[in-house]
Amino acid sequence: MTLTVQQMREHLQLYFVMGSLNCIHDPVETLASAICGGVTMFQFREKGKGSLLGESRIHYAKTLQALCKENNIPFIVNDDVSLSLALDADGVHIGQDDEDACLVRRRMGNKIVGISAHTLDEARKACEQGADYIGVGPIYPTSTKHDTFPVQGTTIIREMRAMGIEIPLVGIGGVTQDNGAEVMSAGADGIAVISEISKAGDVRKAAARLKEIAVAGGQR
Ligand code: TZP
Ligand code: MG
Repeated sequence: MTLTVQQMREHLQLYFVMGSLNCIHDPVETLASAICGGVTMFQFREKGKGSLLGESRIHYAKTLQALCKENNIPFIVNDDVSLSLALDADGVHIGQDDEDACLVRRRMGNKIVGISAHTLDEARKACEQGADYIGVGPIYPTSTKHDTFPVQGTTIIREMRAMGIEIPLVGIGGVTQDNGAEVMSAGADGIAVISEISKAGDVRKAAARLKEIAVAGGQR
C-alpha cells in the first residue's frame, strides 16, 4: 500500500487503536462495529499482562487484518516490525523506545511507518527518519496507558504546526466525543482513540459520532 500524503491524512481521520484487553465486547465484533461506524485506520496493539501470545496472537491478528482488508482500512501493527512484515500488514507504529526508526523505515520499505512524538524535536526527527505520520500525546489524561509522557493538551499540536511540522498528525490519549473537535482545530489530521470506541456501549454509534467530529474538523 503506497499512499499519497493526502490519502495518509484521510486514513488518519478516525484511527482506532485496540487490544483484546481494551474491549468490553468481543474484540472481533468490536472492530467490525467500529468499521461500520466509520473508522479509517486500525492499529493492532495487543500488549500488556494477559494479552494474547504465540499462535493465538497470530490467529487473532489475521482475523482482524482480514476484516480491515475487506473494508480497505490500513492494518497497522504496534511495536512489532517482524510481526508486521510476517503478516504483510500495511505498516507499523513505533514509539521513542522501540526499534531505531531509520532501521524500521528500511525494513518496512514503502509501507506505512508511524512514530509517536511528544516534543518538537521528536517530531522533527521523526520527519527526518521517514515517518509517514506522527502520533502526538497524551493530549488528555488517559487511564488506558500508564507509562505515558505527561499530558500535553492541544498546545503541543498547535506548536508543532506553528513551527512548520507539516507531516500528517494524529492526536491520541483521552480523546472523546466531547474533546475531539479541539484536537482537530489545533491542527491534527485525525483523532486516535482506544477506549472511547472499545469500551462504548454502542461501538458503532460512538465511532460514527467520532467520525463526524473528525470530518467536520478537518482543515487540510
Ligand atoms: N499512547 C498515548 S496515550 C495512549 C496511547 C496508546 C492511550 C490512548 O487510549 P485512550 O483510551 O484513547 O485514552
Ligand atoms: Mg511502542
